[in-house]
Amino acid sequence: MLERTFIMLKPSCIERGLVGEIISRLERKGLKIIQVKFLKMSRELVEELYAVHRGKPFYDNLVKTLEGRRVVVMVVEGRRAIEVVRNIIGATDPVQALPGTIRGDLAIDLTDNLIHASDSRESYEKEYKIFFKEEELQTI
Ligand code: 3AN
Repeated sequence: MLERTFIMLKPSCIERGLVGEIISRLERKGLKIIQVKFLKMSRELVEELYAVHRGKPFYDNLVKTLEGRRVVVMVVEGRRAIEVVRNIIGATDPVQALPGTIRGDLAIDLTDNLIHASDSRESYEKEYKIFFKEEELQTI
């Protein structure tokens, strides 16, 4: 049973030239890129994506690192893709993320931890709809 998940590469991936490296890691694992696009994050999009974190101490800082900046959003597919991608990206805090993971190898800052990925089926269902129309995700 194939599963899909939503991924966002944060602005620093573009600024540091890490987009190809990260997409390559996902592809080498065996995940299939269903759709990918660059876009500028509006305040509204940031607030929608991170609605669950509203009111938390790091929320304002999180919004600041994303608002008005370019990100890459994508949907990837594979066997147990949600769990696989969470394992590939590593722990939220890059200090704790294990070597071999994206955050473990390439990030050090907690807020700017390079990449976002859905953490459950429910999050995926909410998140991909913020950025993609259903017809953009059809592969046939
Ligand atoms: P993840 O991105 O691993 O799913 P979440 O969903 O708990 O982690 O947090 C969303 C984002 O909020 C993280 N990617 C990170 O940028 C930021 N964040 C989470 N926890 C903290 C924290 N304690 N301090 C600063 N920023 C945080």
